[in-house]
Amino acid sequence: MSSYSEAEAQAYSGSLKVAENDAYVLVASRYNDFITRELIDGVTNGLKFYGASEKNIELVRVPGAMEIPLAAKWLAATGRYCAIICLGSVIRGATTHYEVVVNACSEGVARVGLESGVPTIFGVLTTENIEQAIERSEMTLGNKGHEFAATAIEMVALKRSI
Ligand code: INI
Repeated sequence: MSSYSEAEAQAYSGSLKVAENDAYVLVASRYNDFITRELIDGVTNGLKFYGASEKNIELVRVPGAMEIPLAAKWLAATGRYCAIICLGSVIRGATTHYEVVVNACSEGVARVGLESGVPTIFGVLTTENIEQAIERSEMTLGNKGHEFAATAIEMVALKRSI
């Protein structure tokens, strides 16, 4: 039994329906491309699964995770996209400045969403090692792309319902 009454309170939540003309854009880093290209496929398949058409899915590539927030900011400013899905892979074992890259990227992505009002999804894998990154991006197993796509669609619907 729920602890609140939906009859008394107006409840808002997003659905997983894609509106016909909604355009989604993916910003994906080329660093660790063997991971990010799987995430791109996972998100694209996820968006299509929920009804997005291919013509409404665009892709922008940037060198590394550090460059994602600025590109996302430019894209948000165009007003063309209902959501921006940021994709990257930062692997601790591969860098001595893991924290620097992860913090700058995650804070930057969050800031773009808060400042623009455009749902901006953090789909950057931050892992201890290559194996964990592969586990979260493999098409056959736990590709996180589907989850990132669903999150974007839900936030777009939630924004409209509020
Ligand atoms: N960029 C990543 O996307 N992932 C990483 O693991 C990474 N490492 O290991 O350093 C990384 N570095 C590059 C960084 O994102 C910028 O492209 C670079 O600092 C230039 O601004």
